Amino acid sequence: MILTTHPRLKPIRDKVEAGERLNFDDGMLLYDESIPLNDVGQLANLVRERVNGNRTYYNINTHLNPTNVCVYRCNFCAFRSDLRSEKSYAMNDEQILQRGQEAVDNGCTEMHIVGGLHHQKKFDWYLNIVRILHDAYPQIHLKAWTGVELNWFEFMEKRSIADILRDLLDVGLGSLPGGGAEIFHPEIRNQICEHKADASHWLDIHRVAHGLGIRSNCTMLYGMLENAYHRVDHLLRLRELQDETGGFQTFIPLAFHPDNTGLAHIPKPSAFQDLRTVAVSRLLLDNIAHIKAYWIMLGIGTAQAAQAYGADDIDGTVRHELIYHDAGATTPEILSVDDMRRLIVEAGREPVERDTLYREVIRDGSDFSQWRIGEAISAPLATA
Ligand code: V47
Repeated sequence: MILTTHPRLKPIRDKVEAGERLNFDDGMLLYDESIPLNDVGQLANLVRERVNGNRTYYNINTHLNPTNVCVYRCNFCAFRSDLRSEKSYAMNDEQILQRGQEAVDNGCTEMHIVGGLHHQKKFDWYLNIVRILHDAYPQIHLKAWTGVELNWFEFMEKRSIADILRDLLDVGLGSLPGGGAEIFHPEIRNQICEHKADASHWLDIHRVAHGLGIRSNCTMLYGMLENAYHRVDHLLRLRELQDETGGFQTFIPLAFHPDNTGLAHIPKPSAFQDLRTVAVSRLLLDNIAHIKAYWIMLGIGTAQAAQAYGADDIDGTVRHELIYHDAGATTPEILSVDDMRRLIVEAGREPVERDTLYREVIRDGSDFSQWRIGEAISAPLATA
């Protein structure tokens, strides 16, 4: 492929072609709007194809948000509720198990579990959710509780994060989702979620998890009050931890959705900003194998386009998503497997169903509740 390269991008192109690591200033230049998006995208695509070939990964998954009651008041969140509000809820065991059965019936391999920090629920309540689901449906991988929830459990229990994680592992925890990272830089973090685990806590929780053999994901919430400096800083802090542990599987850039939030006056990032962030992430995070374009949040069209700007994953078929839909997402609540595969093929990529740990999922028959795990998907990384 012949690349078009803006003259100022030439040194970065040379580094990318040589498989060399990019630095902070490179990140700032990639975010500079005078550099055409397509030039950045082409470089990101080069890395994407080097690492993941022509494949685009998806999974069959469901979400479970057991409660929306939350002690925190992050101003970007439309999902949280006060206990006394009409919209508040906390699910009981029967409702939770029904979701497990529905997941199995629909061939899900993963349940993504996150929720609010309910001040009247103890750690046991959260632990029990993992336990009852795993006992009843052991075939479903439970990707549960963000670093922020884990930090809350640590605070409630007055025990170490390693102990908390061991308890969760004992009852069936599979891995950690990437939420709660928001923007690490305190200039922004203190304005959007001042009470939440700070950057070093969030990173330390993932460090401990990786040390216990638990894989996790990582995210960045962008398009609010931050600028390119804060985003590059965020990405490089993730890269630094990944150098140390290698435990992150995928990075998910999360575009801010303003509706019904305390930042409703801020416009939603444009598709151009979304694609640039996907591309810059692919280029800076040379040690994270996968970049996920979460279709629920980006919209289907942008998530498809992102497959040519560095992303190699599109998330799952999804059901029961609340966090983005409460904040104004206009995407459907679910995609069928046929639609998912068609959208990936339309984007010029080969659809590959994966499980949460990036192993290929093999379905031999037409019965969707039957599947088995195939080979691990290996991705050659610059730093490997
Ligand atoms: O932590 C909340 C973000 C995250 C809004 O690990 C918002 O595979 C934009 O982490 N606008 C939860 N973003 C979602 C998340 C996630 C999603 C998909 C896959 C994975 C994974 C993780 O969503 C929160 C916060 O950063 N968020 N409200 C909002 N209004």
